Amino acid sequence: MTEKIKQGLKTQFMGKKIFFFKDTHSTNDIAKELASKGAEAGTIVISEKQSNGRGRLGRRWLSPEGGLWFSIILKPRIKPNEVFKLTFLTAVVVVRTLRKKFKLNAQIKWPNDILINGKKVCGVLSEIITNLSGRINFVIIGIGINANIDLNSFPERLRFSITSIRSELKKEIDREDFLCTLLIELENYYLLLTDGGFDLILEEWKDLNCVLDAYVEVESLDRTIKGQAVDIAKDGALLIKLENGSVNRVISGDVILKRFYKIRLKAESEKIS
Ligand code: BT5
Repeated sequence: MTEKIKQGLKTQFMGKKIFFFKDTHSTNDIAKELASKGAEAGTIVISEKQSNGRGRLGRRWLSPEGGLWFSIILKPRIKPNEVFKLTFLTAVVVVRTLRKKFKLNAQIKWPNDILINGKKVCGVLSEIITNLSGRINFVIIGIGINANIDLNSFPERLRFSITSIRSELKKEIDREDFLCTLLIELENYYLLLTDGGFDLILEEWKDLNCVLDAYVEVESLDRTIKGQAVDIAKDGALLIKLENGSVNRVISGDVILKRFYKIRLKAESEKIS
């Protein structure tokens, strides 16, 4: 796999070093270890399977054979509270690639999911390691894509809400070719970001997302709020306009898309106006 990817990669730094595993616990954890030992930016860790694939908040990410489970080491000059920009950038690139290569109806669901026809096909997990003065040493971008996966290999409780590229296309894809296209595009967008182009990326993110403008329900610990998702704040938070006209920020959470575009959010939220 590694050789085929390297042959197809025309990048400056992305994927110049690739570590491939047949089976590992989590590519994000391996990438963190490598980065702390000095691995260069652009280094990639891929595994055919993960025994302890991780989602956000300690959740499990199921990673059977046939998927694309990989992590990228980056060393951007950004502040810790700007890391959401890398998650947004990654989501844009995954959606663009799914649309361009396979004409799939892919969309971004705030904050870190990629859906095809409303079902989750990919999740992004961005993690940072900072030094004692709070500056970023490196960022690990973990990307999990259900590529050539038979949905029957997932537990029944998840089958109605997730999908795979194979299941959408009714055929297997060339994973190496897909990954090469994705990595080339990721490098281009990363260079755009480091060149001060986040506003352009955010515009594209807004075009490709399925949450903005929708009516949502936000469940926080002590209350539920209902309103319309109206915008993204400068720190990546989702802004919800309530019926009384006030606007609440949703800092982190899960957006559950409901039929008829009704959306439920489970999240931390706070009133801002
Ligand atoms: C995510 O978390 O969506 C981030 C997933 C990142 C996985 C990659 S794989 C490579 C790298 N190495 C790692 O260890 N992780 C990264 P979150 O938003 O918390 O979503 C987790 C939830 O998605 C779970 O609680 C399940 O409901 C669901 N889920 C689990 N496995 C899935 C899968 N393969 N496809 C779609 N949904 C899944």
